[in-house]
Amino acid sequence: MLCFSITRRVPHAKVVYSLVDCLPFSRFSIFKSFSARANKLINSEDMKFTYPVARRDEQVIDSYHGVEVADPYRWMEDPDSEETKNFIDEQNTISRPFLDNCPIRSKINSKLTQLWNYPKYSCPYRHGDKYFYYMNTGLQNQSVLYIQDSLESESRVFMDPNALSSDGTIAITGTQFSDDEKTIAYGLSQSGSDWMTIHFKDVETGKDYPEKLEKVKCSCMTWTHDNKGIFYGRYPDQIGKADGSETNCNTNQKLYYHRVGTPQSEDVLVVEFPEEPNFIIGAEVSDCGRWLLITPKKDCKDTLLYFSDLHAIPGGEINGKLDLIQVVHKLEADYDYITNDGPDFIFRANRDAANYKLIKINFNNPAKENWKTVIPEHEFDVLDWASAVDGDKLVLCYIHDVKSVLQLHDLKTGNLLKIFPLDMGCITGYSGKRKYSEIFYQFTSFLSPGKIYRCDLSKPNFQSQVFREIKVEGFDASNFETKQVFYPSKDGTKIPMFIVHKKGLVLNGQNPTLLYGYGGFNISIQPTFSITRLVLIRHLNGILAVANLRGGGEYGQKWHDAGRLFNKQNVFDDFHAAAEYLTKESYTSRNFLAIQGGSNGGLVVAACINQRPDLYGAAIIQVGVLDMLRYHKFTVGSMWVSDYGSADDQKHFENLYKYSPLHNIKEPSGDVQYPATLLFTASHDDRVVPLHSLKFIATLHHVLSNSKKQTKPILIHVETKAGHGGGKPTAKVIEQSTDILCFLSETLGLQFVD
Ligand code: X99
Repeated sequence: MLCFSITRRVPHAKVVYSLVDCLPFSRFSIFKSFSARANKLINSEDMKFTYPVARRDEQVIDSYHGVEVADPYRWMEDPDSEETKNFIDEQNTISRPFLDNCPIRSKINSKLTQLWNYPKYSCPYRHGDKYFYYMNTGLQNQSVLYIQDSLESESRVFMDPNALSSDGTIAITGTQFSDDEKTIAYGLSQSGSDWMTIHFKDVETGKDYPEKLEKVKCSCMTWTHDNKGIFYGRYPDQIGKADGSETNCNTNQKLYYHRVGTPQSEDVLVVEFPEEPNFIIGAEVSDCGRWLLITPKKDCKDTLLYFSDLHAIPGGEINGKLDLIQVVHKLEADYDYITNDGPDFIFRANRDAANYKLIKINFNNPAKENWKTVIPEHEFDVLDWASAVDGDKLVLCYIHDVKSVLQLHDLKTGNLLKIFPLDMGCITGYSGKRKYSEIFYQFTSFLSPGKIYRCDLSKPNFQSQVFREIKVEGFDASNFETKQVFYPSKDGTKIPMFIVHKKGLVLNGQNPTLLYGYGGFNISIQPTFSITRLVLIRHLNGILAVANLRGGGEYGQKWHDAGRLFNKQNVFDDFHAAAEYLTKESYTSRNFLAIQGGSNGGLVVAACINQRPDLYGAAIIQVGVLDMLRYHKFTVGSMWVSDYGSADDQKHFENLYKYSPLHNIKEPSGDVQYPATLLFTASHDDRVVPLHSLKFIATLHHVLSNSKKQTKPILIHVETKAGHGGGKPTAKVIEQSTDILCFLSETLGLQFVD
């Protein structure tokens, strides 16, 4: 009989024991023997999975409102201890051979690499008399920023982040041109960390200014219209390192003003909220340059709103704290600045409008009673974003049943002028400014790698033309089909789900299926193109299912509310119901069904395998939030209290304790085992720190250590020089996609078809 065994690493002694056999091995011999047999382990009757055992410190017990909760792997919260590093090494030493020895790994990797190698473009952005756009020839680690004198003329490289590091781990994380378009402020991040440094470049000469701004995270970059400098958000010096591998809580962000060409030490503190250490201070200079809008928030939803009149600064020079006038006094809604005409400001807001509307606030008379509606809330569709263009027009992007709808409206009257025709998909890029009549927008879908359209709004009928079509060599969309279904969740709510597969698929209940979900933070998971998913569908005969779980933004604030705080269980129920639907409709069945999610979606997948291990054959958990009792204590975790609640509050503790993945692992009853599970985390993930994944896998291994029926692998890969995902070099993305598809192939039994 195959059994699952755990090896114990005795602290201070380089000896590893198997709990089952109680035989001491050298660590090397265990991993070596595992490595040699790794790809034969699944469903093999005479093989054993052996995992290193992590030390349990049974002394660590917290009391939450009178309830004692043990945290035996608290020591893993120190990323720098030798013990944590050893634990990570040991886990990688198990997962790597399993993934690397997949017999079709080289086929998967070659196909991914071959298909990935197509030119990718962003929309062009006009700045002054030049255009800028990002382009990636195909496999470049980072996209390159190009400059062009006109849309027809030749392009020159303006900024190539690939030249900044040999392994592509330095990424551009934001750019802002000065109002005269002569200087660009740009952010760089290393190894996937959220920390960035801000740099300045002269657009004409391409020369960098000497200074660099540090301690920057969750920051705006917004120029004063005298083109002298920017406002940005900066954190105080912290003890120890701040390279993204640390876990310290980020507090006391302050807004500074930096003058280009001067050292950061001379920057001026302009706004702070010392009584609110968790505030992130958003700021934006108005289109006219006169006002600074300040939007502090402490969560991932709801902002306050202040403004400051930059023209009223005595002497005209910013030399100290700004005078602020408060417009929004309560954290109860979101306000995005769109544009203004003098003191008449237009915001996209969800106050009394769960699907968002555009409102006008007059800053001479900013009391709520005087706010006007410019574009009323749509009954069904969500106003996703808005942008002023061509002097007196507005481009509005709605989400209608998860697909994008793009419209042109009159800025003054709000009247609809045009609906831009789109297929079933999503707008993933847009550029346009109030001072220009030209817009570009980029459309993608599961089966379209991207079409960039251009429209000159000064021309009659506002006809768009395809400016550039992105093509993947050898990919023919007509061989595939996408459909959208609406399945009932546990409480009867209809949940949308996209299903993508080859045309002519036979519904035999045994199709390998990858079900993806996110379900949180008002984020809408719309149809986009992915080579990894294409390889799954085309070369591994897979089906892709994307469920639009509650907690997302697909149907506005109500949808978000239905999946957050005390409603979080709805998100997991929606995912379980998706699995049941796919099974009932004969797409697949348990042994052929994998679920995947990252970040908040990692929490969803982990909670789901705890709650219903009988529904799922495999699970991919990427950079997940898994310790719901302590998540708010690390880096920017306190910002997620709006979705999760905090264990500091008794009612929320009770709710979190019921579903927290780390605290709800138990051996399944009957003959059910945990799905084959692969976790990912990364050394420089300072969004969701690695300790979540480390404590979770250690607990899984511990709880299942004596379970004879647990034959499916439970593995983690800890990446180095990588973070939460943003800015990841293409080489690392392809490597991770290869790992995911290899894991699915090994655990669901997929065959490669050429
Ligand atoms: C965040 O935590 C975003 C944090 N964040 C800001 C930034 O609030 O990175 C911000 C303001 C200005 C500039 C940069 C930033 N987010 C974004 C959540 C989900 C999100 C997140 O990453 F809302 F999309 N999570 C990780 C939530 C749980 C796991």
